Amino acid sequence: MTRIPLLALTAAAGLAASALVSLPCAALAGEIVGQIDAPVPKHKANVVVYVRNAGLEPAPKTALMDQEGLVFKPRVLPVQKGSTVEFRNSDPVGHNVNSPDGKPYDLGTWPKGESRKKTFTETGAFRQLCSVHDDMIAWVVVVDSRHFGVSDKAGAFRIPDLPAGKYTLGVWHEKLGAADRTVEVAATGPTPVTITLGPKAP
Ligand SMILES: [Cu+2]
Repeated sequence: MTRIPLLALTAAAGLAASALVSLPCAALAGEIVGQIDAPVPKHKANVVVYVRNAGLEPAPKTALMDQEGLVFKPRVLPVQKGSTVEFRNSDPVGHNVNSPDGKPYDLGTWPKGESRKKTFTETGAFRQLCSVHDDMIAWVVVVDSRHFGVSDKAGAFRIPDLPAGKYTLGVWHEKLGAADRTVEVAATGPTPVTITLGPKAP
């Protein structure tokens, strides 16, 4: 699984060394520039697309999920496995964060300006709920990859900084789904991908 991307990375590194004089580093990586199609336009948004066979060093990070205006922001937050999510409350009312998925947890209820942190060590999609406001919902989508993107309202997404190579893309949406697909990423410039959502696989 890791051989192709590692070779591609080595090739990219060699290219970087030889081209340092004339090209900025950013020009040496490819990127996926994608578009989501969905039967209902509102479902174009908040689709997570991630590279399954990236084979690169892990780089878990801290990501932020806010609670503002009585909604979680963002609604869908993709993170690499091992990343920590900071759950913040920016509202003048108390909010709770709990999840019934995976190993269920309840981080408690806290006031404006405070936050709690949780590290996600298993892959999967974990609902985030608030016991104070039962219509609040969000998802933390944990992927075993450092390369992912999430679509905007128009269905557009980007996965930047990909070395040239052949990759498998996984897709997650809260209601719909799409089969894995392979994509050949060029060494430089955007590689366009269109993903059409259909019924979620059982
Ligand atoms: Cu709440």
